[in-house]
Amino acid sequence: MSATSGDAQVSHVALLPSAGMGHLTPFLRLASTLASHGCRVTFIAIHPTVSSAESLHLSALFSTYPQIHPLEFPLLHLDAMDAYKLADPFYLHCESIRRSAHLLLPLLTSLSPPLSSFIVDISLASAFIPIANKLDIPSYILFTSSATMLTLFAYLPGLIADAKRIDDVAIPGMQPLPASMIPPALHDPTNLFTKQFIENGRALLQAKAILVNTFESLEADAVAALNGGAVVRGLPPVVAIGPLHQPAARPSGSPGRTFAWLDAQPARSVVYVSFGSRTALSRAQIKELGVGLERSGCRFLWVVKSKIVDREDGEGLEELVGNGLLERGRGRGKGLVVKGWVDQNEVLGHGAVGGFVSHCGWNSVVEAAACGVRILAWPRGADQRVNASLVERSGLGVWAREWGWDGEEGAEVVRGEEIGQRVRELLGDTHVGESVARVREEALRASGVGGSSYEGLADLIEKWRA
Ligand code: UPG
Repeated sequence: MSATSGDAQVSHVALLPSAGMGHLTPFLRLASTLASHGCRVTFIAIHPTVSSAESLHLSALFSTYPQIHPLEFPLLHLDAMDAYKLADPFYLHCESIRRSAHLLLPLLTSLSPPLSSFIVDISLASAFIPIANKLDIPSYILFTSSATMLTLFAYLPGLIADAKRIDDVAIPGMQPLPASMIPPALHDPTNLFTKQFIENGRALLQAKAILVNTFESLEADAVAALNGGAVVRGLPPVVAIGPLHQPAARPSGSPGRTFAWLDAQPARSVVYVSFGSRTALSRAQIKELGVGLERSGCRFLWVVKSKIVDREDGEGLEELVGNGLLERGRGRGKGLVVKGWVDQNEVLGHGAVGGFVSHCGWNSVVEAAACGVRILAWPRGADQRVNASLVERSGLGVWAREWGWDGEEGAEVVRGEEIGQRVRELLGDTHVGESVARVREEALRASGVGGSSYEGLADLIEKWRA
């Protein structure tokens, strides 16, 4: 349904993100993009949030874009989740949102003008699409990881019906996926993540289309396999809409000194080190990483994180990395270590940054592609090995395959010497330098006017207006 404003039909779109910045970020970007295309946007703001980064980014969005309307969605208080007490706080919160789904129905009913479409985060899809169906609102899914990961998501429910244990997976139209690359939680059928994964994988079929923050040339095989019916028959169209642009609305996060320091560094000389919004390293690994960065001889900007949830991350930098490293970095001007939120997209877009040691959360990969920054992939869990393999295949960077991930059997702390060597090699690799420049051009072409991602989204908006 669309509303009429003057002569023009205005589409009214509601967006529902899930827990954590890895999920909120693409929704913030999509919301501001839709608003800039003239859509009326209702942004469903989950209350409470897990991290303060989420609250700050939501406030910044609403204060900068008056045309984006907040719809507060207070969650049920759930005590009855004892079975999942040890689960990751973000997955647990996601489960709370899912169990509160029925509360959204009256809130959506009260919206005026009525909605033309409802875009829901993949991790909430199976709980909320039935709600939108009750109101006859067409549902769309925003898949927050790669299209390559989407092939696994779509394929797995069928596979798991026959298999007790997931082994290597051969998805039609795709390169074989070894068991070691599959998100570790999926090897445990009782895991909360696995249950959500399977239910949401089935719900893909109920959407009108699946939107992915990627671009066709980066994942041509996956987009073709998904849209050609090779992965699952009857899958709705998969539309690549990335790289999504960063909204103008941003909390005053990155301390000014980070950018003042970057401004003083030579072009492409700095390696930026960050593992996203929710990956904490052990103290032992933090120490070795510090040793490695110094040994690399390269300039570095390192965002240290020792707790999954930012609200609990109170330890000082001195305790975590040691005063020596901080002082040497300051003294020689070669290294800056920070804690707390930095505006990563802006850091990656800074001319001084030439490399990125990344866990390969999907937003980080797409941001690096759009900024032309090469990646040293060090996946830590979830979808990150799948994304790291894509980084390697696309020429966006290299993957330190031999480095284990969190909790993996036999995984050891990666030694500083090894880290230093890989960082040095990354910055000196001219072959990767050339391929990254090509990927960047393709990214810019896709998201620019007339590009495949731009047109893919424009077609959807047109449909919502009709
Ligand atoms: N970010 C900042 N500053 C920080 C930390 C993070 O701007 O100090 C941003 C970053 O630019 C990115 C987002 O926060 O846009 C983080 O997203 P991502 O890079 O995808 O990492 P995670 O936060 O780890 O994301 C989760 C999962 C990851 C998955 C992703 C999307 O951990 O594996 O790919 O969600 O589903």
